[in-house]
Amino acid sequence: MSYEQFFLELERESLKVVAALNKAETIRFISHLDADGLCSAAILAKLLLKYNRAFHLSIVKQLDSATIEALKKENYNTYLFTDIGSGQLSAIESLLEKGNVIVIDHHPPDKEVEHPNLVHINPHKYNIDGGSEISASTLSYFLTKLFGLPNSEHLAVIGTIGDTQEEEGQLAGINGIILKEKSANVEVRKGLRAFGRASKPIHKTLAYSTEHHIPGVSGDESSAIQFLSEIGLEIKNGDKFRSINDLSEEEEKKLITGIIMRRIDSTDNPEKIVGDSYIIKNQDGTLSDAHEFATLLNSCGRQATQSIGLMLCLGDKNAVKASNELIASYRRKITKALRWFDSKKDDPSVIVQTERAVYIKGKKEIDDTMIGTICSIKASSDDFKKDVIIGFADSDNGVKVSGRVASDFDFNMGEAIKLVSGRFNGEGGGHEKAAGGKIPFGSEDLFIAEFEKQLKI
Ligand SMILES: [Mn+2]
Repeated sequence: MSYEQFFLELERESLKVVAALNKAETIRFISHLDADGLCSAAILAKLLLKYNRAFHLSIVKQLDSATIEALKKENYNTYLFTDIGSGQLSAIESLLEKGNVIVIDHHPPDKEVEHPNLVHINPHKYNIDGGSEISASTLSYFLTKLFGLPNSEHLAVIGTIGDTQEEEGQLAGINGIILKEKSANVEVRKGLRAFGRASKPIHKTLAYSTEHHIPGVSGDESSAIQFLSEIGLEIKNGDKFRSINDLSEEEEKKLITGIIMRRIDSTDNPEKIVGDSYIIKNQDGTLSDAHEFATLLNSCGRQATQSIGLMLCLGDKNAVKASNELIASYRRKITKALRWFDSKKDDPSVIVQTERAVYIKGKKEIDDTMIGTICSIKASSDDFKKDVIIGFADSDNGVKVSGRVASDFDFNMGEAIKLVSGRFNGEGGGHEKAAGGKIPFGSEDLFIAEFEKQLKI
């Protein structure tokens, strides 16, 4: 379906959303625990606040049958889900007897449900790929725009980036349309893709980059300083450390060339380190850079401080200080997890390597909220030249599974995890390139054996 037709469909669906919301007293609002979930929640919350509608918002890690059962016992007749719900329609169906359910999501639906009480807005229904063309935040943006809600473009961009929907370093599909909006409060700048470019000293940004591995620089601040002096870049301006955003265009080109030279043996496309940055207007530091903002939100989500993340999205200045401490502790957690990984790299009982895959058995040693991040980092590094990375970590009620496709390998991770975890009565699903699930304790090896069969098809 063309995007034009999709927007017409969205307009039609929006009328159903209004009809359902108008019948509600207090809206029970549930969103997903990550940057895209927080941004879509904030966009919809702005709409509800604008129209003075009462709502009760919860941010959830996943929507399993237990969560739905708990929601069902609450005393509400209208449920609103953002960035979650499409993959759990079979479970959500039971809520329909209580009243209206609105699902605004971009994950692949687990089944088709037609019900007068259900408003299900999802790009997959119109053959638009929710994994690359539109995030839940972008979807929420275009939906609320129909009601005249301004000033949310940055949230759509941040949510999209948080869901790693950039294609070759750019926003594509419907996500890209946001940047052309007349009202857009986001500016595009081409340059080195690196977390910290707006707020951190250059050497720290390079040493702790989770986006790209730079041989001889990654993980080591003093080597990073050495590298910068070799390529002739001043790291300080007076006694203040410079950030990448402080570099002139000429200097940034020098830096990019230097990094490409260091990565000459990498199988990655050298261009991968360059991409679009998004500068959010009228903001400073971390909050002025969409990539940094997205990382900050992902760290808020994962550290059970979602309310800070939500407040940041809603523009609450008081949340900024609290969030700085959060991001520092998030970085410490990542560093600790990566150190653990390095110490186990050669232990085949922990890191299992097969022809196409690497499996990381984190057990209790790696936080279940960190395993997905570690898989993403390893998928973009050169440590293993494999097609897929799978991580396991113990959580409260089973083993959390995270999977990433790390190459051009044509493989649907969401389908594979759903299928394989289903064999152990587990739950799972997600996007083509990134997905997750849950399996019973101790079933990692069985999962690996079954997953290997999927890789051979
Ligand atoms: Mn999402």
